[in-house]
Amino acid sequence: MPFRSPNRFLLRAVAALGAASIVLPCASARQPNILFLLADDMRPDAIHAFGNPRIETPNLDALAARGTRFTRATCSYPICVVSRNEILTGTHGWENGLAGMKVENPRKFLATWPDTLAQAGYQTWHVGKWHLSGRPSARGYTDVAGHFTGGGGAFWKEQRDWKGFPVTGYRGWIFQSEDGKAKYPEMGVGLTPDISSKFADAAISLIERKPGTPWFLQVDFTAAHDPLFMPPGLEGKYTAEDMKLPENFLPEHPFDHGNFAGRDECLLDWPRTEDAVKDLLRVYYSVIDDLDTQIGRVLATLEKTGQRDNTIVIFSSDHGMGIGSHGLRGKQSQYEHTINVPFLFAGPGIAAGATTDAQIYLRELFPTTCDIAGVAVPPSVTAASFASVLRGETTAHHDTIHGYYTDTQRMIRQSDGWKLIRYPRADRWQLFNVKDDPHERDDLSADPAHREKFEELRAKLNAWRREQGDPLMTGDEEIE
Ligand SMILES: [Ca+2]
Repeated sequence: MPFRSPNRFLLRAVAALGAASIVLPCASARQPNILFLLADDMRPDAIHAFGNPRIETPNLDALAARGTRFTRATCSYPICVVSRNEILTGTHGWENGLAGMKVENPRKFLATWPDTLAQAGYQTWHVGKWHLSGRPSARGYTDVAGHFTGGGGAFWKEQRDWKGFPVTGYRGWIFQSEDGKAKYPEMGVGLTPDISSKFADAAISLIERKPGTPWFLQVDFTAAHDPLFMPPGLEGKYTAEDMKLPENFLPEHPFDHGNFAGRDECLLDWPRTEDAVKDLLRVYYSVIDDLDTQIGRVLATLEKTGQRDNTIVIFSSDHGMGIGSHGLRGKQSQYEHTINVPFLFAGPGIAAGATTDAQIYLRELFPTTCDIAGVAVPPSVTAASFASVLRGETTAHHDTIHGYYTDTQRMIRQSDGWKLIRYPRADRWQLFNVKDDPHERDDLSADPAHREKFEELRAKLNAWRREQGDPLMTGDEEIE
C-alpha cells in the first residue's frame, strides 16, 4: 500500500527528541489547520486570475477570490534546495548553510516549521517531493504519505520527455515509505504524466483523517518542474499558436548571468526561438492546468469533511522560472518572473479577493503561521511574521527585499519599485524600476539621469551584503 504511513506515535517521539527546550502552548481546537500547497518552478504569472487569459486555473482562481494575493512574494534564492530550506527553518541560506548547497542540510540547531507546530500540539504531515536531507520525521513531520524522493536508481529506465528528449531531472526518484525501506516502482520512477494526482490522493487521505486536533499539511508537488510530460486528458487543450511569448522574450541573455552552463538552461536550444518557447509554454501550462485540477480535489476534501472554515490555505511555488523571458529557460536569476513566486493566502480572518504589494519572503510563512496560531516563534527564526499585513493592520512589510544566487548574483528591490541587480562574476549591473517597467526591459544602470538612484541602491545592497555575511564581502578579498 503506497500511502501506508509509519507509526505516527513513534514519529511523534522522534520529533520530540529534537525539540527545543522552550515551552509552547498546547494547540486547541480553535487553532486553524494549515494546508500549504507548494508548486515547483512555477512562474508567478501562470495563474488565470492574475491576468493570464492563456491558462485555465479555476481552482486557484477560486482560492484567490476567497483569499489574499501577494504580488511581491519573493523566494530570495531561486533554486529548489535552498528555497525549501529557507521555508523549513525561517532563516536565509547564508544563515542555514545551504546557499552553497552544502551537505549539512539544514544545520541541525535550527528549529523547523513542522517541529515547532508539532510541539504546540499540531499533527504535522508531509506529502510529495522531499528535497531535503534526512527523513521527514527528523525535521518534525509526525506523519507522511505519498513520500517521493531519490533512491530508486535500481528501478530507473531511460525516459524521454514530452518532446522526446532524454530526461535529466528526477532520474531515479521514486515513491517510497518514510524510512525508504519500501519502494513503489509500480507508481512510476521519476516524474510521470499523472504524478500530481498521486500527491493529491495522498493529501486527501490525510485530510480525511479529521484527527480532532489541529493539523499542518505541506504538499510539495513536482509540477511544473522539468521533465515535462503532457498530463492525461489535456492533449490538444493548449496549442502553440494560442500561446503568447513573454513580454520580455529574448533569444539570448545579453551576458552570462551565472548559469549559462546549468542544466536548466540546456533544456532549450540557444538561441531560443519563438516557436520553441511557445511549444514549451503549451506543455508548461498543461502541467499547471493539471496541478490546478488536483489542487481542486484537495480543496474539495476540506469542504466535504467540514474543515474548510477552520483551515488556512496557502499556495505558492519554491521560485519562478524563465521559460524564454530574458533569453532564459531556467530558474537561477533575479528577474521578477523567477525571484517572485505566485502567492495566495486564504482562510478564517483573511481578506477575500484582496491583493497586496507588501514585500514578503517565502521563509516568513513559518513565523507568520505561528503568529496566527498563537504559537511562540523559536529564537533561531530570523524571518519576520507578516501576519499584520493579513490582519489589515499595515499595508507594508519590507521596504527593501534581497535576492542572491551563488557568487554570481545579488539583488535589492525597494517597495517603490527600484531594483538593482549585481553580477559579481560578470562585473555587470542592472537597474530597473519594476513599477514603471514590470518586465525589466529597460536597464537604467548606465543612464546618467539615474546615477544617484544607482549609487543609493548600490550602497544599500553592499551594506546588506556585509551585514549578512556575504562570503564575497567577508573573505580576504572583497568582491563587489
Ligand atoms: Ca524548484
